[in-house]
Amino acid sequence: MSADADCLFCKIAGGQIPADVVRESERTLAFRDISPQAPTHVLVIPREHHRDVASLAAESPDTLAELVREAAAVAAAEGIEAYRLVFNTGSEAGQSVFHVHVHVLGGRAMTWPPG
Ligand code: DGP
Repeated sequence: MSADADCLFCKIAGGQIPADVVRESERTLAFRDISPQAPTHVLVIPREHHRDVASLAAESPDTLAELVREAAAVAAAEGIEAYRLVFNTGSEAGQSVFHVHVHVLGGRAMTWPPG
């Protein structure tokens, strides 16, 4: 699906809602999370609308690979060697925006297991 008129991240990708963009590629956009949980907390999204990472993997695996490459590039640009990539998938797992996004978290020690 190319865009969903009711989707917050489609509106960010389309420039209708502002965001602190740190990186762009042909198929992806990276911007700072509005509620950062670590010194670096960036979201990387595909420009096209896909509900979650499983849908993206099934519908556009090349874009998923680009999303992960871009996430690594964000970490490198932020100067962080160790970082966590998170795809919350489903509301019980903490997904609140149903346009796939990978959280790039870093700049502090991480604990395990996540809550
Ligand atoms: P998740 O809970 O995994 O679906 O993550 C959604 C993230 O999106 C959450 O960490 C907060 C962030 N977020 C929500 N609304 C906005 C917004 O309008 N702008 C930005 N930059 N981030 C947002």
